[in-house]
Amino acid sequence: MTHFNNIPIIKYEGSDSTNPLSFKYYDATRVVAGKTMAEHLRFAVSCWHTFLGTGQDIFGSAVHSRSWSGDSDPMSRAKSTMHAAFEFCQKLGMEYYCFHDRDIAPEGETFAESCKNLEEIVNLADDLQKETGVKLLWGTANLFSNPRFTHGASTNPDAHVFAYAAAQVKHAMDATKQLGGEGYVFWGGREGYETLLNTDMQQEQENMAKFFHMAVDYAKKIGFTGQFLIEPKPKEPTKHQYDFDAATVLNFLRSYELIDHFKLNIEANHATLAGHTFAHELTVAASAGKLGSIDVNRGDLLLGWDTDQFPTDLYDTTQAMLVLLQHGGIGKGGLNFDAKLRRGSTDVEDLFYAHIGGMDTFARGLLIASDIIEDGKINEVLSNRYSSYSSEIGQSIVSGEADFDSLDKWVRENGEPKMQSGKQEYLENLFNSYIR
Ligand code: XUL
Ligand code: CO
Repeated sequence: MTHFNNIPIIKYEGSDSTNPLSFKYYDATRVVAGKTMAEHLRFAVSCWHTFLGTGQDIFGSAVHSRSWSGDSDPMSRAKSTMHAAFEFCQKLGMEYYCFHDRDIAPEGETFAESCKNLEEIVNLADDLQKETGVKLLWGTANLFSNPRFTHGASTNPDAHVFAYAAAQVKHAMDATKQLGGEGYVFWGGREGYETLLNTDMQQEQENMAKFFHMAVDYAKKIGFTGQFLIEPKPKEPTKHQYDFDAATVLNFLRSYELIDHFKLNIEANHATLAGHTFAHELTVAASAGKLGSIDVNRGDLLLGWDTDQFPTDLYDTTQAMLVLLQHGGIGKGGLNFDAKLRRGSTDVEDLFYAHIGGMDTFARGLLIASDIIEDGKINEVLSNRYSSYSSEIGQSIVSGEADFDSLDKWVRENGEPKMQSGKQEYLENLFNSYIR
């Protein structure tokens, strides 16, 4: 059975096309800044939102009905969903997909049955990958939906739940390894707290670090060479999530000697929830050499929660692509659409419009960012701004040769520094001039 009979293969038709089921900017094989668009962007579809999203919210039940989710038997439903996922990727020329273990296979009556279900669906995914060439960007485990994880997984006050989470991750890692996943993501679903009155923060964080060390050891044991990624998020579902933002996660990784084994998966809407811009979080991660992958979406400035909308803001995608281009790209990571349709977007076509729009907005951001770099004017202002560090006194600071005494002497001889403009408005105008 095919699920998207009415949808053609989505092709690049250029910016003059009026066909809503075509790419206006994303041209997979077009070379920009030395690599094809596909190589730069490495787009992935997220199984949880795109194939399981129903539009359900806290005020109302499911409104999106899909041809792949009608079967009442959970395993048959899981298989149809997997077939739909690969067909969807092929229609869009989407190279990668991402999943949580429980997105792709239902929980059984017992843990052993859950593992068996997962193995069966992973074998199917393995076959479909070989048949279609679609690849796994990353796998992860859902350690937050089941009631057993109400008080967290690796940070749960009950060691029994810690053990359960570890056992579950072991199987999710096996699945990711079997499918040749480029990475494995840890998003701290309920790793945080609601009130300090019932929380031993130190013990919870130490336990979380133990959990990650066990994952590192297990990867070595089974020969999993994909990149481990932590995905920061400041709040939701818990009031305070331990992986608050990129800087907090980097500090955690350094404190617990995990820094060599992990990179970050930065999500746009998580950045804004933390009070940062997307570009800020990407820059923090990239400056530490730890930008591993990206969950692309956007929030709504008027709402305070994770709305997970599809990215449409050209400013944001241009800034993101600038960070990426200037830090050597996304490596083994990719751009995963961790984004869902609005409740009112009920047609299956809407899934295509959403992904086409997201892919085009990033492709256009890539083109503009590449123009900005090639033209060099913004970078010229930037390097001039720091040029004094190439002078004799600047070099003595950078090399570590200077100390307070030598700088005291130098200031006595050289007097007041001259005021220099930061040229913010000039740069903002210049930035806008590339957006066309
Ligand atoms: C939740 C979120 C997750 C992770 C994977 O906000 O972003 O879907 O990306 O667990
Ligand atoms: Co995410």
